[in-house]
Amino acid sequence: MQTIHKPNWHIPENHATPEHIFLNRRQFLTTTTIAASAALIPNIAQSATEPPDKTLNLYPAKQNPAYKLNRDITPINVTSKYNNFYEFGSHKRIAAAAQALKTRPWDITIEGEVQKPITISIDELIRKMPLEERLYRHRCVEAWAMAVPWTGFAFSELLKLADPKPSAKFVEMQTFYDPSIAGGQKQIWYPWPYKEGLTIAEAANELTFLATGIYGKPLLKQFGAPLRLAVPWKYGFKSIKSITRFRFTTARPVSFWEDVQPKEYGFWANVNPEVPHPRWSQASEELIGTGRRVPTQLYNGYGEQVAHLYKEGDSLGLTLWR
Ligand SMILES: Nc1nc2c(c(=O)[nH]1)N[C@H]1C(S)=C(S)[C@@H](COP(=O)(O)O)O[C@H]1N2
Ligand SMILES: [Mo]
Repeated sequence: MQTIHKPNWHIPENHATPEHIFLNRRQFLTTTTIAASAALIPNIAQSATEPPDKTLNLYPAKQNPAYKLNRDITPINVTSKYNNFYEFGSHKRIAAAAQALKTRPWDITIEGEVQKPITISIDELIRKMPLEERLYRHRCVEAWAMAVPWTGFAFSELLKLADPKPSAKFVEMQTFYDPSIAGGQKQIWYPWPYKEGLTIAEAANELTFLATGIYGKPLLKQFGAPLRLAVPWKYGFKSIKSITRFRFTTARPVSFWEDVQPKEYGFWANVNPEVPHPRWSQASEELIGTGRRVPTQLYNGYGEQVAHLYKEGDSLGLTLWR
């Protein structure tokens, strides 16, 4: 392990376990424990104590035909029970615990190097935005993948609202912080709240998407309600969940996992089958729910849209740790 400044017992079991053992264990979990915990997941995203979601009538949104897939959509009964959301536990079965998250009221703050700093309620923000559905792949650095129909809006629409100054070079995003409902945030050796960052050019790319819904409905809490990023050419940890804050900066932000393990979780984190993670080959991936493995594609198959963002000599921007 590369951790120097943190005790190594904090490393989640799937990170500390050789991949084949981890995958076998996960197969066991998908067939048994997950079936048993399914009953705990409510059908509706909101608990009775929360104010109503004033965006419900916007779903389902029209599908954008430019973002289709040659891969089957992963069913909701698989994806909604197999999540990474460390705020609610360092394992995959966080769905029940995540229902404690209250997603209304919810404010979004846009600040830093912008012409128009603003704090806006999530309902107001979503109602301003042109919602659409897109089918995207998602590839976790743990070498599993899924394909899902997100509903949301292009990040470029948020850029229009924020109006970054020329001095803005990056955007840092931050998740909520409330250890009283998110037990994982009591693990003080992690640098909470979860943070991620993109360059402005990455944020402006047509693929960069802010998801408010999935499968034609508002996001379930385990998927990162009420607002999460989807950058499908990057490893999954870049796609930050339950965002509360966008801060435009001149300096490159240090993201959560980069802070924990800079040698393993770099800023760029573009999907590349040729560059192994120190503990996991990235050559192939398991399509969750199917038991099948398929070869991994450069930029997760999105090179046409994003390859121009990265230059040679910068290792094509592909290494995990640059
Ligand atoms: N706030 C927050 N965002 C997060 C994470 C997290 O632990 N906390 N995990 C990331 C990782 S590693 C992955 S693979 C995806 C998982 O998204 P899913 O559970 O919707 O499949 O969320 C990403 N966003
Ligand atoms: Mo991930």
